[in-house]
Amino acid sequence: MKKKIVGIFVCTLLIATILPITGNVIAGSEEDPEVKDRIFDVKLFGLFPFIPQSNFKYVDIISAWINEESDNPDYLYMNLKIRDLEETTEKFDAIYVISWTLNSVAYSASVHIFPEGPTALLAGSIDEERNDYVDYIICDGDIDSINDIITWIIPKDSIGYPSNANKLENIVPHTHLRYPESSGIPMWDLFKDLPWNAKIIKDYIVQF
Ligand SMILES: [Ca+2]
Ligand SMILES: [Ca+2]
Repeated sequence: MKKKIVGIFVCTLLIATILPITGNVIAGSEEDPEVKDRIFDVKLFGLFPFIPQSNFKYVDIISAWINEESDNPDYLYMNLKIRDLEETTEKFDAIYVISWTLNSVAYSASVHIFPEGPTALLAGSIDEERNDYVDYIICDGDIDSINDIITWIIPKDSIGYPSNANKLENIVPHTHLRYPESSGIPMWDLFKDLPWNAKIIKDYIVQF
């Protein structure tokens, strides 16, 4: 009898230990993001490091995470944390993107921030070159320059119906700075923050 109680106690302890860990793995959060990038790593053309980085804090990615809300299960929340997010730029078109794949189809969430302010938040499927939307919608969300977080609230039916236990893979946040079309200057990406040097990149398991 004594042995059995000890057995049950050990089992309870094990479950209590395992559950919170599993909880962290399935739901992303600012504390446990899917992607954790390095800082001070915005690069010229995405290739060449430079200093100082003080003028580029508004495109320096810190992390990206995905979460869901049980009272809003038909939506996926994509979050991008920037070192110092601003709601307008001085002269550049700043592009903020998170892309991922579900069942080998690529999707992305994006927004541009111009000197005049931000565009709508977009999300949808993208082409194989990952340059253009094949299909997109304008989605809800937030550009929160106080907490430095952009959030896209994306209806799951616009991104391939991810459902319970599906895996979102190849989660890639990236930022780009170029002159806006109105400047007449060629619209090359002059500065980029890419996640190839990230400290953590992991998949997201859909909860609902
Ligand atoms: Ca960064
Ligand atoms: Ca980076």
